[in-house]
Amino acid sequence: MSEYPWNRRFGESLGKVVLVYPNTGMDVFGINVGLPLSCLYLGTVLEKAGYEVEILDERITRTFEEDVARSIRDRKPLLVGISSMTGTQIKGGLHAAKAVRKVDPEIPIVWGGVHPTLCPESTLKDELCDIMVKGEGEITIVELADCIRTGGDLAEVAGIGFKDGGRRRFTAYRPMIENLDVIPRPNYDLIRMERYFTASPSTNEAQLQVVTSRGCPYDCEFCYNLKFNERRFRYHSAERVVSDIVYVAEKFGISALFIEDDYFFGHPGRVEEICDRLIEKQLNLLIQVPCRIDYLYRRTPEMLHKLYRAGFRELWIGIESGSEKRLKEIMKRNTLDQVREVNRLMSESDVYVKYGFMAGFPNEEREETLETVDFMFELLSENPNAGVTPVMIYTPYPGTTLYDKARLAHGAVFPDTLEGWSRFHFAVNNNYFLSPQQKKFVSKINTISKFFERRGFERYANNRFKPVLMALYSVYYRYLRLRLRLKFFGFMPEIPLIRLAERAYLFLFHRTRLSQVKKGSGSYSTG
Ligand code: B12
Ligand code: SF4
Repeated sequence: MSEYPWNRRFGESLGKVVLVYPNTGMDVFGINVGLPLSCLYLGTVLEKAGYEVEILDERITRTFEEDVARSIRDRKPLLVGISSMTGTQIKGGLHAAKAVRKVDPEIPIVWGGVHPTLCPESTLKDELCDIMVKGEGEITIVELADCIRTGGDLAEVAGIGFKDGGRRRFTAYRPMIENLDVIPRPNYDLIRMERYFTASPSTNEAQLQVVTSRGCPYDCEFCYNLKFNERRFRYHSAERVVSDIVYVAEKFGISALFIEDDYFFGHPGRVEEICDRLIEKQLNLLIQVPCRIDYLYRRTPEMLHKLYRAGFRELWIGIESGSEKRLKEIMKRNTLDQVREVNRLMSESDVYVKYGFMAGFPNEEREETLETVDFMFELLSENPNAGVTPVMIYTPYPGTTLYDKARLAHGAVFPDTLEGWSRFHFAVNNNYFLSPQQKKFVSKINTISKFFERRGFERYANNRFKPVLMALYSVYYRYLRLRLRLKFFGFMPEIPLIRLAERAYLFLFHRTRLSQVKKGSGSYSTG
């Protein structure tokens, strides 16, 4: 284990590193402002390797740019690292980078995370990026900090891109860490934990997130996994997973947990062992976890019961489409009949399943989108313990097979600057390959599908106006069902109203909730 830089011995602090987690663009404080996991993992290894770390999260402050400026004035960092997915999150990253440049243009600005990894060239060519890191960051960030601190040669740090005079240079491939157990458990003291307890949708009690694996062996054409994780599934041992869960549950007194893995179920034997160990611990936690139809398709009712007893009481499953043809095209690798059968099986278990859908895939016709809507209601009617997410607008993200197809077959032109990508909003219809009518139609379905599941709506309406909001919901739901039965989507005055209300809600409630901090009840103190 000693070959990892976080296991080394050091004397005094080796210097400071600032890590920035920008707004995602869909943050509702207390609902989905989860732990800034990327910064937390990187901060933990940096601190263990001898560095002082400050994590700045734009989602939990109203004075973000001042915080950045203050932090680098307090003690000049060796580097400022910015973490970002594709889209709106880049915007906050750019604000942070500008704040850094304004105070001290010499501090190296390092971009990492999903977006820089998938768009290395366009990230590095930006004036506000000095170095970009590809893929998993734990080893690279420590080697990078070491290199900058000692005035070493950046060309020797694997897994990065940097500017060498006017030239952009990319270094050797950084292999992924095979055994995730070598990565230390996050040091939660690096962040203001009291800001990250979200409300569990089922119990409304404090919830946190953990990661138990990285990557996924499947190759869905819309997913980042193929490129980012090279279609590989790496995982923590069952022993480590359970020890992490027990630690978080006891330290923070939470009663719910979300597993932020790409595909938790990638190793069925591990899942069984985790279940056995969790049952033994009797934690009484509600655990939400992403799953796949084909995992459940092969399971016995006994195994489903075991999952339930272990705490896995909410499974999130991407169904994606109600069109058989579409499922084949996007390589989902399961059929609608399999979904139906699993739904029936699940209706006999106590496990709640939340199905996810998308619309607006390349060449998707209106009829297919309507098949998706019908399928959603079919699943809901056959399983009272099932829910559905809104129909998300399919977005061609870089690094995915469908993105390449969109460029090659449809001549779609995508941004090639950080600024351009920051406007690539997931809620905007970025499907260059759809007809204008179908684009409009998909956006309408996205808006009205937010009302398909009562329970889902209830979660977002969880405030003092809840009785009024739920009464309005009941009236609208009846009207919506009638519309869907008649397949009439011509005159929809509710659409702009819903969108306006949604924007106001996001703005107002994120801000008000920011001041109402939800706290777990464990041994942890907010200090
Ligand atoms: C949690 C999560 C969210 C949360 C946000 C995070 C939070 N803390 O609350 C919420 C729910 C808000 C969210 C929203 C969305 N998400 Co999301 N999300 C995730 C998820 C499940 C986990 C992210 C995570 O924390 N991983 C764990 C950490 C440790 O891994 P990591 O972030 O990759 O960090 C490592 C490296 O990337 C690198 N690294 C990261 N940052 C940095 C910075 C530096 C300086 C360095 C050196 C290295 C580095 O080192 C880290 C440690 O190895 C991922 C899938 C996944 N499993 O990663 C999807 C994922 C990131 N989301 C995705 C998407 C598409 C979305 C949405 C658009 C979905 C939607 N339609 O609603 C939205 C909107 C986001 C936006 N672009 O504006 C895609 C991103 C694709 C892309 N090209 O960016 C992913 C990959 C899912 C997928 N399968 O496609 N998401
Ligand atoms: S969508 Fe899910 S199952 Fe498909 S490749 Fe991505 S993580 Fe795996």
